[in-house]
Amino acid sequence: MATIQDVAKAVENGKAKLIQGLVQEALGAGIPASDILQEGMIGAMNVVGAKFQANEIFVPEMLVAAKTMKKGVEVLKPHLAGDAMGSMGKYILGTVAGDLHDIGKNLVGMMIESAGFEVIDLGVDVPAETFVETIKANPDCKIVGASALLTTTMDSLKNTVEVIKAANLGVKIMVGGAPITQEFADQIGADAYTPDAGAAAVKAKEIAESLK
Ligand code: B1M
Repeated sequence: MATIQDVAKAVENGKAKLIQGLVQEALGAGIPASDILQEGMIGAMNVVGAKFQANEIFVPEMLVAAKTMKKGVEVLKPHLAGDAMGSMGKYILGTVAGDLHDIGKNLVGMMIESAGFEVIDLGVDVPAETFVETIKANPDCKIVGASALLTTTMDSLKNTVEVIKAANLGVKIMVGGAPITQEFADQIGADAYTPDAGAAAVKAKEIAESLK
């Protein structure tokens, strides 16, 4: 039976072919999906990040670890997500221009979806103007989420918030990502900051309820 440590090691070492079996085994052993995600996979990505910073591994290894985590999350998804199917309205989501990180953004999308929203995922490296065009094309959408993972794309997040606000479309903007803080979110005029995907789903629901 696989343990959380087995899952973490597989992500760290980029064992993409083994990960789905290990996650299944860990679920079979009764380990909660949220623990496998948090302690196993997200913990492993932090180790990968630290090794990268210490020049022990390089971008290709980070990519393989990311691919492995994505495959593992596919198995976890039905165990983490509910099936409320869009009853809370639409939610536009993307990683800001210049930033290619999407694992955290995808987790946010998954949790938001499970909270009952229909998620319109714009992907990564999304120009601020694309957010605006998509909001205009979906006038019933009242909440937008933007993710940034690099200190160098914090400015891009600021620009995204500014451009959306300037378009005056009446949407609430949620922001998040590893370098983002409540203080920064306040500085750039975002409507909400949450540190993780679970909190993002709770906040999105709260905002949607307040707009009713
Ligand atoms: Co990148 N990378 N990376 N990387 N990478 C980091 C972020 C880094 C911290 C690693 C390090 O040096 N320790 C570092 C940033 C340093 C900094 O800015 N201070 C870094 C760097 C430097 C880079 C490159 C510049 C490397 C290079 O090319 N020399 C480059 C930049 C490319 C670009 O974006 N333009 C790069 C590239 C890559 C890969 C493409 C190889 C790959 C990404 C693959 C992919 O995403 N498809 C990658 C990876 C995998 C990482 C690490 C190892 C893992 C990221 C991750 O997926 N974490 C990362 C180190 C780390 O995070 N410890 C690192 C797991 C994920 C679940 O967490 O995304 O933080 P996270 O999401 C969290 C919260 O932040 C929050 O919820 C999630 C959890 O519940 N959240 C939100 C996220 N978005 C939210 C939105 C919300 C609310 C909450 O509301 C809307």
